[in-house]
Amino acid sequence: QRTLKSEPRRNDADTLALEIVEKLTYSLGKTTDAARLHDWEQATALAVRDRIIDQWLTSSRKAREEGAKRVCYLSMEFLIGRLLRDAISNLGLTEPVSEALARYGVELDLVELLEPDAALGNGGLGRLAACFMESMASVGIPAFGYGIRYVHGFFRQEIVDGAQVELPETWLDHGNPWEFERRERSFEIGFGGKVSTLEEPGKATRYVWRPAERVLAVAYDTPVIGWRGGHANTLRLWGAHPLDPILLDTFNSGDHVGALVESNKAEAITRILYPADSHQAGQELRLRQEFFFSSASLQDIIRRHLTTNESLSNLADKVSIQLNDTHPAVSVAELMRLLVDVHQMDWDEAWAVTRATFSYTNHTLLPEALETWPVQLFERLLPRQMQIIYAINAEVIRGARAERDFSGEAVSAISLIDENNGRRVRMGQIAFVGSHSVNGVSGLHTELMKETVFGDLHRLYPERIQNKTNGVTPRRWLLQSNPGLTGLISEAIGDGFRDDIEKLIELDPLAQDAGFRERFAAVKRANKERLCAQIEDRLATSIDPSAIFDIQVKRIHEYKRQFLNVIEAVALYEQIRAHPEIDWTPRVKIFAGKAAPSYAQAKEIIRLAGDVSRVINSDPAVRNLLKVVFIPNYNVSLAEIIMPAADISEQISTAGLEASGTGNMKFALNGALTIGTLDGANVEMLEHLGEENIFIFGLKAGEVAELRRNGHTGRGAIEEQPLLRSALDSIASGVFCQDEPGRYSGLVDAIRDRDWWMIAADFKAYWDTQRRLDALWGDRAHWDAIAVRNTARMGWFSSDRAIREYARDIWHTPPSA
Ligand code: 26M
Repeated sequence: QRTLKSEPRRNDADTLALEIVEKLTYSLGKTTDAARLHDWEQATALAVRDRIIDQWLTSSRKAREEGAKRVCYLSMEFLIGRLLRDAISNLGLTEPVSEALARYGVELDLVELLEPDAALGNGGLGRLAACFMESMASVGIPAFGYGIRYVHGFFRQEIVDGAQVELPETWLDHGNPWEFERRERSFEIGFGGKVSTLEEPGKATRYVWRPAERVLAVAYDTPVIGWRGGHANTLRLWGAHPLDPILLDTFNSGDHVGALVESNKAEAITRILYPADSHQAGQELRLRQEFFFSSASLQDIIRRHLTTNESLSNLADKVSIQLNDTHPAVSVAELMRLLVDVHQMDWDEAWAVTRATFSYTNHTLLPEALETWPVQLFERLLPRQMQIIYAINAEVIRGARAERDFSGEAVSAISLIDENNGRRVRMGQIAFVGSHSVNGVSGLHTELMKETVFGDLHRLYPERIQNKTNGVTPRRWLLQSNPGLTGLISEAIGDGFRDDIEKLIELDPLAQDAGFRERFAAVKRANKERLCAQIEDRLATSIDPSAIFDIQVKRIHEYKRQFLNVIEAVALYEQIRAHPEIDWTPRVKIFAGKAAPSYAQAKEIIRLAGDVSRVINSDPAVRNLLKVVFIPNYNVSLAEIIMPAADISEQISTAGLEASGTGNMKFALNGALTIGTLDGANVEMLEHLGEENIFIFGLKAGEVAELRRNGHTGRGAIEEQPLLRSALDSIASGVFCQDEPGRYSGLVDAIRDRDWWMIAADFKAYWDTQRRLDALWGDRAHWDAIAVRNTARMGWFSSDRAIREYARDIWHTPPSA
């Protein structure tokens, strides 16, 4: 097999200019004079794409020829964002492409902005999958990402009269140059129907599932190019299509609308991303989505395996399937069905192959987020998979009784069926027993998994749980999003860190170099000015780039405690008013994030942030010493502007509840100082940064659990702390919402009467730590030295490191690049 271009392409500006204009002319039918910025964007993407394809075909052929083991990363979400800059940068084409476009008076930066932000995910879990895809390509691990091609990604957020409004997102409206539809790569996916048995003398009973409905899963492939273009992998997203686009009989009988009903029902499966990340929706369509992409991916994996292998017995030697949370956990039952019912493998062998093939990553301990499905629904939609789950359950329980003396409660704790809440299938248990490895995403989270949700399964299989602390890709989150800092680092320590991010440690001594610190601070200042311009643009609010930029951006959730941050803003506001004589440190508090549409408290917090911002920003008594802004529609592209512009990163979740966090890593890598609790990966950041370089406060996970057991409420803390009491009184009495004074009384009552999230309990420690940061800002040399050390010491939190650990400890695949 040969690619069209057997000679390496030339990467100079002349060649690129020619190729871009060629695309403009022959793919878009435009002259350079008539081309709009959008046309340049398309033409640039197509020209860059050709170079990716060269590498993509080479990588795929190599993996095939070598029979290399492949990783299949199954995830309901891939929050990839924009791809053009990533591709150009990883191919080393930033300079020549900029120059090529400049010849026609076109600015690459503006071209890049026109690409829609692909938001096929909710937040951390989906973004982690995207960082992992980029790292697997960069580290040279042959891999497929498998997921869903949602027509509508995560909703667009607008704030109307202070409240979040969700608008449909339409990223595919103008086509998508990165994807290749593979009509020939399609599989039938069944739902419902009946299971029948076939008895043959002397043979085991065979089960045949006859689904009542069938839809077609069609592959859409996007190449993922690694650093320096060394390797490319495939992100394969499935779109649902009807088997028969139109029911001809129905159509011909005159029922033209009825003829389309089935087709609409099929396409509905991949129409929308569920916008909830903290509780399960429990809707049938969601279960259909989960099974649809799981089954399509497994059928594809089996097909590929059988093109070069005689049987499926060695499947686990050739593929590792990583389950990104429980969303694809039905795969365990579906692989068993495909092996046993379709490929006639014997049950015990199939079970061994299944466990050797799968591994599972858990991303949350929140009980309300653990996926369970009513047995009735499961049985109706997936009757054969339900039988298989019962069979697996029986075997697991038999083993537990026989080998580990489990009985009574311990047995019901490990059971795949929850019998206490109206019989439900527990997806976490299925993923656990069907995998050879189960991992948490930070050290603390992994230990808590062993003690809490998976305590009993951990006793049964004590070797199975291991830790893999998350990471972020330094290409997108430093090199591309912060070119100023990247250039400065290169001047200081050379280019080695671009290939090995842990070389950033060579910056460490420069924390003591006044000249370097000043240049570091100047880069930060320029990034803050860029953010100011964005805020001015979007919100018509002007902010002062010389103030501290104190930023909290992430999904809005009670456990993430944006409310604590807002209360601190109110308390600070009241202090500034009460003590004009004090030399307050100017601060801008910046928030962004989306609330799940059905999460009432989260939406109230957004509303409160807006109300507080309006009052504070317009109060002349504050003299611009404090500003509060809420930037709407947080997404990957906005994050790329925000991360480099922060002085303070807020990572203040109630201890024990944030599994890892990854925003914490992006901020610190870009030289922000973290104020945070001992939660998730903050704990490991403390270890890598040293305690002088991170600002930790508040209760620890064990103390939170203890207080909760003892029936803690917020009353005591509120009485003891006049600042907190006064801030809460103001919020509850309508100081910030005079049109509806009772608007926030519920939020405040919840702190007084319960304080489940330990906001009152942690307030004083939080306030004191913020004031320590204020004081430190006055000692800029010291502040900047800490900022430099943050960048220098964050290299370990690269997703390259995380991926190498997965490869070594879970997948057993050698990196090749
Ligand atoms: C479940 C059922 C129905 C609909 C949606 C869901 C669902 C979707 C996303 C549930 C959870 C989802 O995401 C959880 C998540 O993003 N967890 C975060 O994962 C990150 C990567 O490991 C961690 O860094 C964060 O701490 C963790 O909150």
